[in-house]
Amino acid sequence: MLSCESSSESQDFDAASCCIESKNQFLIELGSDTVTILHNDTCVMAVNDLDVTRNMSLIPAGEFMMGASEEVMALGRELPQHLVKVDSFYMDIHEVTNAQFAQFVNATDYMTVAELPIDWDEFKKQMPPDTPQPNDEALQPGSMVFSPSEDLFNYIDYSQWWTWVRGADWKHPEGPSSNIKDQGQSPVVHICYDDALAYAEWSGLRLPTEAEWEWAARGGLNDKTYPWGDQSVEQGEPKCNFWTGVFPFKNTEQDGYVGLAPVMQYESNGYGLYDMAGNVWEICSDWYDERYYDTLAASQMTDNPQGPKTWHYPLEPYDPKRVIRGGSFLCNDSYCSSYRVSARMPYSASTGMSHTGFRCVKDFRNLKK
Ligand SMILES: [Ca+2]
Ligand SMILES: [Ca+2]
Repeated sequence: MLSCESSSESQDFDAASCCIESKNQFLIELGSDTVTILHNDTCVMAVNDLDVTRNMSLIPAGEFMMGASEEVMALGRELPQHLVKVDSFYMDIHEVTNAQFAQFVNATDYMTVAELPIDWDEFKKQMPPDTPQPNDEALQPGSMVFSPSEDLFNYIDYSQWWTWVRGADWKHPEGPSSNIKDQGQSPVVHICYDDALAYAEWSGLRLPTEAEWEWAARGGLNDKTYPWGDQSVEQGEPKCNFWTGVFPFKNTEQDGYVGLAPVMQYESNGYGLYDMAGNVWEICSDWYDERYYDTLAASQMTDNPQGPKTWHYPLEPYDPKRVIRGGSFLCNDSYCSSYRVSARMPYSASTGMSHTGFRCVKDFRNLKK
């Protein structure tokens, strides 16, 4: 570890006690051979760590009440609140971009799940028993693309605005005729859990737990609804990329974007993290089980919860579900309001979607000293 003034002996730096008290922003900047940690624009530590190749914010350790405190917009799966402790960690300040994901693919020739034909022997495990094998055409590579119907008849059947598009993948987000030219700074989408995991491991990082994600999204604020506080997403200056207007018919573009926005277009939260509300949903490492919060609430406090042992989702019992967080450019108060810090949703782990991406974290203790 290096001090900011010299490369001699390290200064003591206790991230946990320091940051819990200050609740202020820490930011990591990359140098040619060091990583500098800034606190309110002042260097507090420089670390020799060539493994860190991205801007990440240092999230302090702490305890908080996880889950929704207001029950107007909250769904049952956000309740009950329960006390959670989280260790310090580093988090990407923005969602993983197309440019970042392209680096990984260029280096490894990795093919995402959406780019590969569906393996029926594997896929049928996610279907009710005795589901007949579809024809080869239906097993071609593809992903789910937002494409609303004009004949919307309710807000329950999402097939009215989601369509399986053959040839849709991270390089072709709207289908085979689309591309990501000039979208290097937009978040990568059509990412399945295994894709996110592969990228994170290649980068020497990992996916956040759901508890880490919510703690980080709160940005040092106590018991607030959004990363910025309690002001409605509809009021004041645009705070995130969501669906302004009437979902899914009319988008007023009031926040500047109908679809995906490049990362970091709105104010960061108190921990220097951008787009923790909206733009793309972000994949967490936890399995999804709506009953899990009940389990945690039975304990006085849970130390770094890692999620349930497996998924549980009665509506689609054969399809493995992970947790996604933060909402997307499709969220709106009339529908899901998922830009709230406590909002959570089950995500089919092996199906890409045009509104879902991820960001990575790194354990604080893993930095070289
Ligand atoms: Ca928008
Ligand atoms: Ca997001």
